[in-house]
Formats: sequence, C-alpha cells, structure tokens
Amino acid sequence: MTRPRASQSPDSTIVGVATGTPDGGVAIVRVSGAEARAIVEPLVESLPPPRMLARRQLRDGQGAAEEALVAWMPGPKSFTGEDVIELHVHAGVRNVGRIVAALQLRGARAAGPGEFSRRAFEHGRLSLEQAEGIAALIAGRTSAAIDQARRLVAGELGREVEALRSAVGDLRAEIEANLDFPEDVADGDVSRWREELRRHEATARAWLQSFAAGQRARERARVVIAGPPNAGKSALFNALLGRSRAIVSPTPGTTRDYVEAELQIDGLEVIVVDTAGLRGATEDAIEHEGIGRSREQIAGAKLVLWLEPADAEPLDAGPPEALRVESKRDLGARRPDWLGVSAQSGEGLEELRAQIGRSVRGDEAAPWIGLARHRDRASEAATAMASAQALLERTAPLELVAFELGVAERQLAEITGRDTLGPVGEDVLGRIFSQFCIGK
Ligand SMILES: Nc1nc2c(ncn2[C@@H]2O[C@H](COP(=O)(O)OP(=O)(O)OP(=O)(O)O)[C@@H](O)[C@H]2O)c(=O)[nH]1
Ligand SMILES: [Mg+2]
Repeated sequence: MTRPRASQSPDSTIVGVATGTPDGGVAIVRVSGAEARAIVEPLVESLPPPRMLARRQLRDGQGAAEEALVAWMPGPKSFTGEDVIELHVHAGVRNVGRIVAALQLRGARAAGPGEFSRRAFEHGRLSLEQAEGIAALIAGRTSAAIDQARRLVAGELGREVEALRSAVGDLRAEIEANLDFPEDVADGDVSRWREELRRHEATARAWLQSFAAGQRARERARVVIAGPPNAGKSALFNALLGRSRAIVSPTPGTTRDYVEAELQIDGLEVIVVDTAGLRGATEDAIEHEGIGRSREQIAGAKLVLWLEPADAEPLDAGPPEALRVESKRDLGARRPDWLGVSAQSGEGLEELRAQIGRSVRGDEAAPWIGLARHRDRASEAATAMASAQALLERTAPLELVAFELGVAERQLAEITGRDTLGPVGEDVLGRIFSQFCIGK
C-alpha cells in the first residue's frame, strides 16, 4: 500500500469534522485536496459514483469496520473547488477521533479554522463576503441574523457591490483615456462625470444607512416590563415565559435587580426584562440601586410595557412611548383604554404578544445585509468618491481624480475579494478565516 506523504504546504489535503458539537447521531468527516481519493479510497474499498451518497464499510485499521455513508465530489465542482470526500459516520468524540487519526496517518493534515471555506474562496467557489456569510450563518442567534446571513451567502451583497465597482471602473477608464490631452476635455464631460460620481456616492451612502438598520434587526430587541411596585410585573414576566422565572410576592419591592430571559414571539427572539418597581422615595439602599437599574433598562429598551394594576388608582402612566398595560384585570378595570391583561387568568396575553411582535418587527425587512467590515469598506469608497468630485470641481489634474476612483474601486473589491486590482492582503484573509470554527 502506498502512503501519500503528509505536507504542510497549502496544497496539501486536509481533514476536519464538519459537524458541530455536542454530538448528534451522525458526524461528517470532510477531506479536501488533491490526495483525497488516494487517502480515503483504500479505507472504503471503492468510492461511489460522484455526488451520490452510498453505504460503505469504513476500516480505520483499529478493529472492526464501521458502516458509513460516503460522498465523493470531484473538483472543481465541489465546495472547496478541490476533490472532496465526506464520510458520514456515527458521532461520538472517540469514534470520530479514530477515523480522523486514520486519515491523518494516511497523509491528510488537520484543517485549521475556516480552512475549507478559505480554499473555496481561493478557488473562486465563494467570494469573500459569501464566506463571511457562512460564518455569520453559523453564529446567527436570531432569525433576522440568519435571514441576512443567507442573503449574504446567496451573493446579494456581492452583486450590488460588483455593479457599483464596475461602474466606477468604467468611469476611471474614461477619465484615464483623457490624461494625455486634458485640454481637450469638454466641460460637458466634466459635469457628466461629476453627476455620475454623485450618484455612485449616493448609492454607497444609502448602503451605510441600511447597514445600521440591518444591524439593529440582527440584535434581539429588549422588551422591558416597568411600573410601580406590586403591579404584577414579575407575574406577567412569568406568564409570558410560561415558567416561574422571577419571584412573585404581595410584598412591594420584591424584585430588586432586573431579570431577563429570551422569549420567542412569532418566530422572533426578544429579550424580556422584569425590573424592580419604581417608586419615588425609598430608604432602602438596595431598592434604590435597583430602581436606578430599572431606569437604565427603560432607557435601553426597544419597547417598554408600562404596567399599572386594576386594583389601584392611576399613577403617572409611564414614559410617553410605552405600551400601557393594565394588569390584574381579573380584579376589575380602571383604565378602559389600556391593554388589559391578567397573569392569573391569562386574559389579554395573546393580544399583548401580538402587540409586542408588531412593535419589535419593524426593522426586520432591512434591505441591507452586510457586516461591519463591508460597512467600513463602503464608507471608504464613498469618501474617495466625494474627494474625486471635489477635485473635479476645482479642475485639479485628472490623474488625482483617477487615483481617487482607483481607491474607491479597490475598497469595493475588498468586500467581495475579487482581485481585479491585485489580491486581497493576507492580513485581511487571515483575520476573516481565523474567526471560523475548525471543519468549516
Ligand atoms: N389577582 C391577580 N393578582 C396578581 C396578578 N399578577 C400578580 N398578582 C399578585 O400581585 C402581587 C405582586 O405581584 P408581583 O408580580 O410580584 O409584582 P411586581 O410588580 O413584580 O412587584 P415588585 O417586584 O415588588 O415591583 C402578588 O401577590 C401577585 O400574586 C393578576 O393577574 N391577578
Ligand atoms: Mg417583581
């Protein structure tokens, strides 16, 4: 049996566990590189036909064979663009470890973080922002974050950025064609260039606006329950969660510090926060501190539920933008135009959930889907386009204008990593891919 030689070169064949921990029933061990077939085939006797999952006996050379499903995806039409083989094996750290060790013994090298995705990028199978989308998809904690990451992976951002980059590139080429005879440039051309640049800059600036909206949408909104002591805030908090998370008692001032929990409302994840009851004067230092924290929570909330109980006289109605809720409706109703709920009978809870969903949803359909790195590059590109316009305005040499447009193009090209103007720096790539997990 010939054993392929292990190598540390970037061309070497790598192995990694593609499925996450904790263990599920199945783990996928992925091998990618020119030697993939030579390394794996002897362990499974024969590879199935390309892109078909087939059952094989997998021998790791240490005892009995294990039954595995094998998929063989010859390059370049594979995830990484190289020959890829996936082994679907029984999960479990020990079992998977033995299989990986057998593959390493045959010459595969353990993949580093993000190495599969990096290879996909280097072989032109993914652009940079799509690879970042995969990392964001894996890390996504909210459904808005997942939606945005999927759009990134689908290349939506890349297409828009490429369109702008190529428009700026065309303009630069036209301006450069005039470098030798600047005196022949017509005034009409200059004003047309300025107008085009103004539009391109506006496109990039509009992205910056929606980046912010996209970011807000990715974060979980905080819904803060506030009001006077004993209003039934903790009871409502528990009722919304469907479990007894916070202490409820007839003693006013029971909740001292805020308590938060995640809640799903119509497929949206929100953080609900129960706070200490607000009252003007208190001798109690702990309660005083708790009230300070309640105010901070109210200030940071996407939505405040201001609670006053049906068995007490109306107070101050809370902050102006709050959703006013009358609690303990099973005891009567004093504020007929408030939303009435009862933690005890469940009355009004459905309506309350619906209202929370409506006010939290807002930003979710944000059109832009980029991450912070994309925002920074787009912002630099917009700045360079603004400088180019200023240079044209004061009839500066066209070389300077062309230079600024080159900067803008370069910034945009860094978003997708398409190397129209030279490859993206190793520092950029290293930072991006090191944030991936191993096996991705
Ligand atoms: N009848 C009735 N009583 C309720 C309801 N919700 C809460 N209570 C009672 O009201 C009292 C206060 O409830 P909590 O939920 O602890 O009130 P809180 O607003 O969290 O109070 P603090 O933490 O002290 O600010 C308890 O005795 C609860 O049993 C309700 O919907 N109906
Ligand atoms: Mg409480």
